[in-house]
Amino acid sequence: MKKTHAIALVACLFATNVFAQSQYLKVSSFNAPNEWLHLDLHQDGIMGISTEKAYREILGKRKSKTVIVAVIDSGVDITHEDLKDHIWVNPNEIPQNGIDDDRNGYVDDVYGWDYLGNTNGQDLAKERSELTREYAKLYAQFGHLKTTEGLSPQQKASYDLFKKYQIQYEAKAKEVKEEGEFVVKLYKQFVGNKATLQAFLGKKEFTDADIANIDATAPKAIAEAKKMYETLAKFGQNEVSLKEAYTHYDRLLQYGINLQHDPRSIVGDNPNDLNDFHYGNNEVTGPDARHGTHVAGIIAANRNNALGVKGIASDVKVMVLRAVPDGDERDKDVARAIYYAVDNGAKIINMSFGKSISPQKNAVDEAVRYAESRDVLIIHAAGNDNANIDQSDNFPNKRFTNGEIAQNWIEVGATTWMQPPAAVADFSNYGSKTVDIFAPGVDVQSTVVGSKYESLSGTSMAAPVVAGVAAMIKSYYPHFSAVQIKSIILNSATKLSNTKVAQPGTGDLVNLKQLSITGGVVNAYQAVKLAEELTKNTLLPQASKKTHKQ
Ligand SMILES: [Ca+2]
Ligand SMILES: [Ca+2]
Ligand SMILES: [Ca+2]
Ligand SMILES: [Ca+2]
Repeated sequence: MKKTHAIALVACLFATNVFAQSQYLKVSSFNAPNEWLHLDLHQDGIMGISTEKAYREILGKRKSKTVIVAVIDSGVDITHEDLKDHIWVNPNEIPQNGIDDDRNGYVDDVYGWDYLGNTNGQDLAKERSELTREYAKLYAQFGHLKTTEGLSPQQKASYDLFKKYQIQYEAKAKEVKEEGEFVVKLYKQFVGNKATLQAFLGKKEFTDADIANIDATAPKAIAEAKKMYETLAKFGQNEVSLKEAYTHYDRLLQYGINLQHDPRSIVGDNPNDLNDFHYGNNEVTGPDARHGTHVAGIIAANRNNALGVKGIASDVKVMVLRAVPDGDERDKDVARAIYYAVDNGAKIINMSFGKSISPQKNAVDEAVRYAESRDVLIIHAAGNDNANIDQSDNFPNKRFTNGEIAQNWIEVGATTWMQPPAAVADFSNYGSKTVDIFAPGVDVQSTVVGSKYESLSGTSMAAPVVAGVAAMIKSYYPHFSAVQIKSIILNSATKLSNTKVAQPGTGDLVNLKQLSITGGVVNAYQAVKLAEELTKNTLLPQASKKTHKQ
């Protein structure tokens, strides 16, 4: 789910031929207000989550208790200037002595664990999609079969799955190739046009105004280059987003849909054997920590230095669990990471990733149940396919294979900084039975690798907003359980009941309640206010004062 908003937009441009017709894609025609996610609708006119108001009006200089939030993601830059003081350090592990001092099963695990590497320090970077992996696996078994005669009922079931995945894989491969070719062509055309304009204008760097000033008498090639720049700008696109889309498709073609690409041997485990779990390494940043570092900053960037951005929670430590490569994550790694988080003291887990096939869902379900039993809250991003996930498969999810629902799970869709009807991000997944709540997820500023900062968009950014609010509540009101914090966050959401929003993908005007369980957007101030009221109410707190093993 590392597809960013820019890529989603470019994908939309040709998928729906919207150069000509779309109304709902004009999202980035002006810049987002600075750190808009913290703003307050009434005081600032922007529907952020009122973080500053919560600190200013309620929390003030009150005492808090440090909360550990596990970020299961692509890795985190633990040396980032705005994060380094908020990275969890395993208190019982002596670094670099080759001994598992705290006997938690992991040698020298100081900041968390990387499930995508080996003890020689090599890391797995690029993976296939789960569909490609499963199809390749079944192809090896059934690809050369001429007849299904003689297959046992169990083999026949696997064969049927093979045929089903064959259709899905071939359709996906075709789509990626077509879209990829389009983007490559578009990008090359752009590079050519840029050179043309550079030569015509006589300078390397030029502005929108320079382009606007090119008059009608310009030669045809110049006029065409000008038109391309202007058309892209109209859809919020530029060289950076095109390059990003180009890289995205290049990776999909080389690795994502490549049946032969099998990098798991780097890790060295048998990925199909859930009991083979002594793998990975203690270096948690990995080869591409942009996504995970951004997620971590939304939750935990230092609020009290004069640098960069402000995270949502102030008294928080991020436990780094690397399990998401460039490509689809594996259920086994996700399950192991959840166990690690729970066993090593995290009270909240952020999971900004997802996929449409989950071959070992039972393993993830068991880990989620374990988290539930140990009072750990899980926050999951709903995904960026503008799909109704009540209907389409999206994993991991809170629905166990037996139909029961995890009570410690919050599913999060993304909003924009704009007023309704443009309040819901056009890429966000939704579902009146599946998505609990919405949160800011467009042009969210946060930390990226190398003490840098970037605005990124996606439900990947919306989930850590909710995780940040959960950490904020847990740190100031530690007596509340995971389930109670979930209830506080959902019950205090800002309801958009008097106004319609554009449904992602279709643009139909609907009530937010048709897109989510609460019909609301998370609000830190209202959540803290509710936590405060419930704490003062003598009926509730005692029930939650049970102790939990850390
Ligand atoms: Ca250890
Ligand atoms: Ca050690
Ligand atoms: Ca590593
Ligand atoms: Ca800061």
